[in-house]
Amino acid sequence: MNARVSNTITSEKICHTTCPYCGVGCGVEVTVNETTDGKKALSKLEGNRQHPANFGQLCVKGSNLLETNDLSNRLLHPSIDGKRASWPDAYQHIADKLSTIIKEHGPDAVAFYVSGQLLTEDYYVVNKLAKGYLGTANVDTNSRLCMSSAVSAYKRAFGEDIVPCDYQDLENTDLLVLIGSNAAWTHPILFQRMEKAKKLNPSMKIVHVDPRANATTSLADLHLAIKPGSDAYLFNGLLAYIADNNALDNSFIETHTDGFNDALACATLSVEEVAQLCDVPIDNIRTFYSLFVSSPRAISFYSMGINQSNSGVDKANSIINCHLASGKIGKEGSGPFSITGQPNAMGGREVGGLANMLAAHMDIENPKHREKVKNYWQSPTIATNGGLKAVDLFDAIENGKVKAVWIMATNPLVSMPNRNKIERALAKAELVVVSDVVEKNDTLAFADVKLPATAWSEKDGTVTNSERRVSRQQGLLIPPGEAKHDWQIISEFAQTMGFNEGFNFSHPSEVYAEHAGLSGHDNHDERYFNISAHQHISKHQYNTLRPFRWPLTGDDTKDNARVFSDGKFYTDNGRAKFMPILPRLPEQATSDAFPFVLNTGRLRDQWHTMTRTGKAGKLTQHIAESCLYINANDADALGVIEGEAVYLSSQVSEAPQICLPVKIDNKLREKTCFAPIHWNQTFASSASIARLFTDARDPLSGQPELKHAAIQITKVPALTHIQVIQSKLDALDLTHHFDHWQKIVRDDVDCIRALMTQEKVTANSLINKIVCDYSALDCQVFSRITDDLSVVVLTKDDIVKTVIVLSNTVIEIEQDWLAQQVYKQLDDVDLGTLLRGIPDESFTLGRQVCSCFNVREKTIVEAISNGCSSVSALGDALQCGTNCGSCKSELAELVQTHTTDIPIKLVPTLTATVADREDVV
Ligand SMILES: Nc1nc2c(c(=O)[nH]1)N[C@H]1C(S)=C(S)[C@@H](COP(=O)(O)OP(=O)(O)OC[C@H]3O[C@@H](n4cnc5c(=O)[nH]c(N)nc54)[C@H](O)[C@@H]3O)O[C@H]1N2
Ligand SMILES: Nc1nc2c(c(=O)[nH]1)N[C@H]1C(S)=C(S)[C@@H](COP(=O)(O)OP(=O)(O)OC[C@H]3O[C@@H](n4cnc5c(=O)[nH]c(N)nc54)[C@H](O)[C@@H]3O)O[C@H]1N2
Ligand code: SF4
Ligand SMILES: [Mo]
Repeated sequence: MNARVSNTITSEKICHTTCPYCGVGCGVEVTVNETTDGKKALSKLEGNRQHPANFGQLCVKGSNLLETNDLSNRLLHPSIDGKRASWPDAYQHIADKLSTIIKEHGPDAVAFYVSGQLLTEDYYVVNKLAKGYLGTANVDTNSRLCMSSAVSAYKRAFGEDIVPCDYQDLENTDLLVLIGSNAAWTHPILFQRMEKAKKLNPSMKIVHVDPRANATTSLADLHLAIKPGSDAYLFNGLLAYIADNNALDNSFIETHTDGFNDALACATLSVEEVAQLCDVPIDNIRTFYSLFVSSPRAISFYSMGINQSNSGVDKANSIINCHLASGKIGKEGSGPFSITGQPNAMGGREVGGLANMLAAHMDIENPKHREKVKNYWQSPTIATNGGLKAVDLFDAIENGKVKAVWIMATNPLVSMPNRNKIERALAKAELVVVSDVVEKNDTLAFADVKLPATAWSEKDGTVTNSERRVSRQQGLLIPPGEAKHDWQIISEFAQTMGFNEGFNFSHPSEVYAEHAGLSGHDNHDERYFNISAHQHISKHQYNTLRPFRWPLTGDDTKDNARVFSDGKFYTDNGRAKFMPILPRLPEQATSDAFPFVLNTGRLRDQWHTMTRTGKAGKLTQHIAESCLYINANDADALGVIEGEAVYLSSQVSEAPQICLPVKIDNKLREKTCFAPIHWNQTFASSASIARLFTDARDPLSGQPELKHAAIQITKVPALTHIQVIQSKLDALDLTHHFDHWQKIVRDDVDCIRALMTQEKVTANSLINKIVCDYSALDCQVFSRITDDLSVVVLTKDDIVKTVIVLSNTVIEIEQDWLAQQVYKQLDDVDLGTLLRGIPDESFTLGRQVCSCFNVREKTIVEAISNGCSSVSALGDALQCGTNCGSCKSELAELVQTHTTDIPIKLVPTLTATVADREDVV
């Protein structure tokens, strides 16, 4: 049904919806075709030029949405204990189990673990059911792992969780400080807006604070490659510097804030001390500080490098302190801007989706707020205390206090720290319900009840992006199989539990209207979150809703005023609060046993646990497999070369659980390494890296320390490297033969890279075992076995079906070339060359940099050496970077690395003073 159209089209309609990936929240325009047989399909997708988040641009993930929207691996029917069940039976089964558990152990023995990828309407209904009807606050979300520290910091400083900046501020500022963010890959359309702003205003400065230089660093004038975890020293030092250099906004501090003196008393570090503690050249610190005080406007744009820490809340407050002290807040182009990751992390915050919140920005610990919400809901009860935060929640499942958990739109086996514990917990739970769109992922393997949810293009509702802008996600296609909307699943389940009144919704617009009404209910300007102008929204108005930013009360003067421009905050006395910050270092500290810091994060073309992006071969062309990135000195000391594999172990995970090939990245600090978060057991045997992290977390927000594990790295005595390329027709699952494997997602062939680490395995015996699996297919086998390299070719009906390469050393045979041999007639293959594994020269063009036009690294480097000295020149010559633009920062890096006659940018070791820097590009 979701497939592209081939039938005769009877109607074609252009619809507006929102990208379901990151928190930028780009508007998307999709052509929906209806065919003669009454089916709907999507045929064309582009950016919506009218949408204020992206003005028509889309990054590579957004541009490829249709490529990942097919029905492969979709969950289409409910099941109980692996057997297909009807919806009423599934609801009844869950209701019976939950009722018994609640009766015997109380409501806190059940829990929901949900997601910032739900729509606001879904989120609202779950929260209402748990807190108002079942009476448990145990409803937490993967946003705990993502922005809960940012939320706590805003609440401490402003009294309410309010993001005070918008995307235009990023364009109208003098100084942009990017902290712990790789926006070039994670918020690409915003990054492109930053790039454009800098081009239009060359005096705008960009500072990047990140222990690791990454794609984002290419835009920076100054990179502070700080020691991991040392940000609070840097910002405490900045606060002291502001005070010492006459840069305090005294009137703002006196009139609108509390706690300045206490905060300053903790910020006693000299620039020298900061340089030492952050391990950065002192001149670089000075340059940053002097830029901050001399820039009339400054934005601090921070992300997971700040939040995912055992002191993430303090770090965020140390940043906010600097904005309060210098008065750089409540003004255009100024403010502490926490950027959100997921498409609707912000919507979740509005409905109170975290265990320590209520709804509509009210507090669960506040009896007046509880009363307001209970009254509005007319609910039988209201949870009275904050519920369990994600890490504690899974602890409680493991120790039997929580007996049933309903997981929705998240894959905690992969994303939570300490996977071994999560596995133990879910194996022990009496009931695990999982609502998901896919049939198979690591978490579904533990589900007793599986419920099929609708996916993007079918789902219907609203999302809020990082600048508080609410947009519609439209239901364009009819849900496949028996899939239902998440709000619908929860509402129907609630009715099965006997809660008819509160859940008789028949359309998401009704849920939205109720949510809007609650935001204004008994508000009296006490809560800034207020969209009560929509409390009576009609279905038609909802369906045609245009993107808007909250608040939306109907009072123009309030709705269009810049937040905090009047100096009013949402604390008890209306004044912003400085926080005294005593910096703390990471809890997962390195030791002799675990001497390396493991940093983790995202790749440009993958989304989280790859359930969607892992479907499109186009999205793995940028980076095809998981690796451990380390610098050359560390690799030398470990005795490994690029491509060889290492084991990673930590306090909570022993070898050989994690095993990754090494990739050299000399932009990493010594004794630190980086691995992507995306691969999991659905795609690789041994790459689920969150397994290495302990439960270390921030004491206030509960956000886990997911950027700093202490690990040991050891060389794998790999004896055989294997690469298997099969035709997609009758492809066999061969993974059980290998000790460690990764699937390489390709559209043309099925591909596995694997390792055998046991002495006793010989090429011959392994090949025999693999070939045995093919016996039913009646294949012909050609092979060339040598001590170093063995190649086996299987053909069926004289067509190449499979190529297997085994080697004692890292295999460097070009995969694209091997893949091209598959499906060929035997007569068209040079079997001698293939069995020797010698590819044609044209296949050695290196990794793909531009996915839109399939432009590879070596072609680009060649063009640079032939005179293309800028990204736009490369675009003119090769088209690379001219469509979605996601690869532009990498093109810039390649230009920088391979051009000798252009001035080298002062990254990452800028030592000049601000005055000297005027001539720097
Ligand atoms: N392509 C892609 N984009 C995404 C996502 C995705 O999966 N794929 N996910 C979305 C989501 S949910 C999120 S939360 C965002 C995350 O967006 P980002 O936060 O930009 O991404 P990350 O790669 O997790 O980490 C950011 C940086 O933090 C740095 N860091 C590590 N330790 C420290 C430290 O101690 N101090 C500082 N200052 N920096 C440190 C890392 O080196 C890394 O470069 O991305 C969103 N966008
Ligand atoms: N080590 C380490 N770990 C991390 C991070 C890190 O930087 N380092 N980052 C953390 C962060 S910031 C985040 S946000 C998390 C993300 O981690 P997760 O939330 O676990 O990852 P996803 O792959 O997005 O999982 C979403 C699941 O929901 C399903 N799904 C998609 N749409 C829908 C829907 O509409 N309804 C339903 N019911 N299901 C749906 C998908 O198929 C998928 O199985 O990872 C966290 N974990
Ligand atoms: S930046 Fe890319 S992933 Fe994020 S919303 Fe826009 S198109 Fe989607
Ligand atoms: Mo996130």
